Amino acid sequence: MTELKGALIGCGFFAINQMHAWNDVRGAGIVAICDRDPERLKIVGDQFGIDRRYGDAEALFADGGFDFVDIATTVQSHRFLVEMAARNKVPAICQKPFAKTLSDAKAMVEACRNAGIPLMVHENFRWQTPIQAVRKALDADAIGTPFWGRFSFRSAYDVFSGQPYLAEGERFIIEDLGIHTLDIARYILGDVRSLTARTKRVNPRIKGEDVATILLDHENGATSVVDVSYATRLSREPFPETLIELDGSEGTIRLTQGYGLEVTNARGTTTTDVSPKLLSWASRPWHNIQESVYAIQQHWVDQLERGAEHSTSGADNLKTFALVEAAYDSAARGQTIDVGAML
Ligand code: NAD
Ligand code: 89Y
Repeated sequence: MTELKGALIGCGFFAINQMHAWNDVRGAGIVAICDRDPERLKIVGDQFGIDRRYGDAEALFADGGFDFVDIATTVQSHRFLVEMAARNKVPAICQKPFAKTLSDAKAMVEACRNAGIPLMVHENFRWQTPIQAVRKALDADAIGTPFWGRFSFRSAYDVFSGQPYLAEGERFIIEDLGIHTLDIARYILGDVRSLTARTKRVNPRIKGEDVATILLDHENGATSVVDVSYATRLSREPFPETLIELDGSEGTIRLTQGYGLEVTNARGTTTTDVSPKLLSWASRPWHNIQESVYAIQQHWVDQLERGAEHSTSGADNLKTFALVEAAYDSAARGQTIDVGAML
């Protein structure tokens, strides 16, 4: 099989995981990198032995010689860079949050559709081993039809030391982390009809909200709660685990802290360890996220080879992104938002 050649734009904090994962992915490798910060370009270029280095994305595309681009910058540049990829007809992966606004996100999907290029959002949390295990249990009909769910991420982990920009934005937890939790809720219980949200800022040293409670009405009639907090100090820090509770017509599923999967039905209760693998380059507690980075990047290559749509394609991600916008809107207005009308 010919190895696909990739170019990575944005050599910051999280790109290190993406570069490690590209080393492990079958069928692809990174041949060029780009960052407007020369120091980051040197650190990543030297660490991963990449000689083709660019300070400007236009120059990278002008030189070409790659089959896809992996955009790992923060959100401000996503629309600009995705549209540049579309103009150059280069398939693109874009980090979350996909865009600043839903209308930008729609324009980005449209640009790639018109250019005829695949576009995948790096929405990796649904690829975590424990989340996949919950999906498989549902697919195996372990609890019948789910009618209620809770998707919970509560932590006091210091995310600001690695990602200082998270303390500075008007928006924080829904746009940064809740976006993953909302995507998991969609992945497990299906698309959402309407949403009601409440937010709070507890930490006085940051600008945006660090607590959100969101009630979702799914199209299939199920109800779920997505609750996220970076202001919750617990005896055992769960970062970065998403805990799940699902009640179904024939039983229940509980994804518990420490990666336990408990399934209860008429046959009794089974408990399974669904811990993520600790990849050679990974470190605890991030290994859960790091393994999912590898999994989504392998999925990118596999689907390109098959010519099939990606699980978190740009079009799919519009439905997750709409939930983010709806949550902020609902919290600001104190009203329930019709999500279908936004799409
Ligand atoms: P960062 O600020 O550390 O790195 C971003 C890099 O992009 C910087 O080095 C910056 O110089 C560079 N850059 C920005 N605009 C550019 C442009 N136009 N051209 C070239 N280079 C440019 O940010 P980060 O913490 O690495 O986060 C990057 C993205 O990854 C964010 O959107 C964040 O939300 C996301 N992220 C995702 C996960 C996940 O699990 N999916 C986890 C953490 C962060
Ligand atoms: O940026 C966030 C993400 O996507 O996963 C965890 C994180 O790094 C901090 O909330």
